[in-house]
Amino acid sequence: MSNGNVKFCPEGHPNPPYANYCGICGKKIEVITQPIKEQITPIEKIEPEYCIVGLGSTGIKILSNLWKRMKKRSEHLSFLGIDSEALSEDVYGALPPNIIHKIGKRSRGTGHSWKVGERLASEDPSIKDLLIQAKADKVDAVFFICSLGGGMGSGAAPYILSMLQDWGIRGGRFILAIMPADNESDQLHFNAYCGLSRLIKYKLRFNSDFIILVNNTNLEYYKTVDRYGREIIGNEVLAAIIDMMISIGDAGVHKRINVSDLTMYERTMGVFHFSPCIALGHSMRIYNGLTKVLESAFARPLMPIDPNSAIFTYLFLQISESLKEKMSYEELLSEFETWRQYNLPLTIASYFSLSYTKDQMDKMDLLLLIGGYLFEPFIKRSYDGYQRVKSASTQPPEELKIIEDTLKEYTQNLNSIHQKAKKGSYQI
Ligand SMILES: Nc1nc2c(ncn2[C@@H]2O[C@H](COP(=O)(O)OP(=O)(O)OP(=O)(O)O)[C@@H](O)[C@H]2O)c(=O)[nH]1
Ligand SMILES: [Mg+2]
Repeated sequence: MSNGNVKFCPEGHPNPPYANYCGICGKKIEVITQPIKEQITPIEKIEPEYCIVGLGSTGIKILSNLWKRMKKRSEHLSFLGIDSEALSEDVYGALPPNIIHKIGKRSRGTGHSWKVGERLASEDPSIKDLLIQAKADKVDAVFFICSLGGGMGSGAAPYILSMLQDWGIRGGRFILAIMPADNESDQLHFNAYCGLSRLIKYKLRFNSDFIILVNNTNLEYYKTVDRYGREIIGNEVLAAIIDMMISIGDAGVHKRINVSDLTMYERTMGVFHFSPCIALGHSMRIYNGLTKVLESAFARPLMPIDPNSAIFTYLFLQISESLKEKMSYEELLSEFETWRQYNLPLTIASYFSLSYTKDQMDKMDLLLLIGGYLFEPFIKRSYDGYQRVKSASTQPPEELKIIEDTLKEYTQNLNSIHQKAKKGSYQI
């Protein structure tokens, strides 16, 4: 598409020629075609600051992968690992030991019980200090990583998130939460169901701003290679997702998605769950443009999605600096919008960031976060596990009822948003 065909909304966001509403801010587009040169955003070098917290052994393993990947370019990050059992070196791997802390003096883990995870976290006053030492009160957002099958992610994480505001930590609240694989035990799915509910709402208050769900069954089957041809699987894929989301390419960014873009509509609409789709190191000689790379990522989401009911999309794109002239932001945006309108037709809000890597290759890395889809069918395995464990559970029925009601309300809200979006009457 030529530059002259771009349509700009009142906020100056570029859109494809047929768009009537802006794909970025949703405003009605009345002004047609402005000269592209005036619209180009200067290259930004400043990155949002995050405090990354690995909770439990899975969280700390992923944190260790992220550390390996990012330590040389991590001035904007701080790292913290918290677990309820002493960890061996094969878990924390490359992480400096002073980053990792054990809570609960006599505890040896939670025994995969969310209730114990919550108790250990709530009885340990050091967590607030650890977060403050890790500058959680100074950064733009805190980003938790954990599994929801274990007791730390399902019990300690919702409690810690709920305390952030009281502890003076007021930035964005992000979480990458790993759902147990389908063939794992009902107890782990019980934890995941309870944990997810309490990540959404805790003591009747919304608790997270952005929940990225990954299903371990999907992750098991996912394999890719990075831009240097090295195979990436498992926790390294998860570290790559976080890296793509929180940092920019080493040759700067043309358009960035910042923390308020990632949290504003979610908070307003009370919708927080996302599935990641990722494609790394795709050569433009082979894939010949953005559309095929989008398809490569979209074909293997790390958590199943219903694309027809998705309402949010965030696209993070990194391309080799050498492709800068050939692939302008406006053209890439237009190609994305065409693809999105066909594949994710109900989208209400969509953001697109583009940054560059300092190399002479022809590679594209892409992370697409798809959110707000009707997700009941995709947590059914955890719901069934929850129902089976519930009958034998010693937890107070009132507490379990709140957990169920929260997820029911969340689903009702999603249904009502979808009805309105289908009729075209959702205003944001
Ligand atoms: N993606 C991923 N999942 C893991 C890994 N190790 C364990 N899991 C999953 O994590 C869940 C178990 O949670 P853990 O992280 O071991 O538990 P925890 O947070 O340490 O809490 P505890 O219950 O006290 O041990 C299960 O669903 C496992 O399949 C890992 O390295 N990567
Ligand atoms: Mg553990």
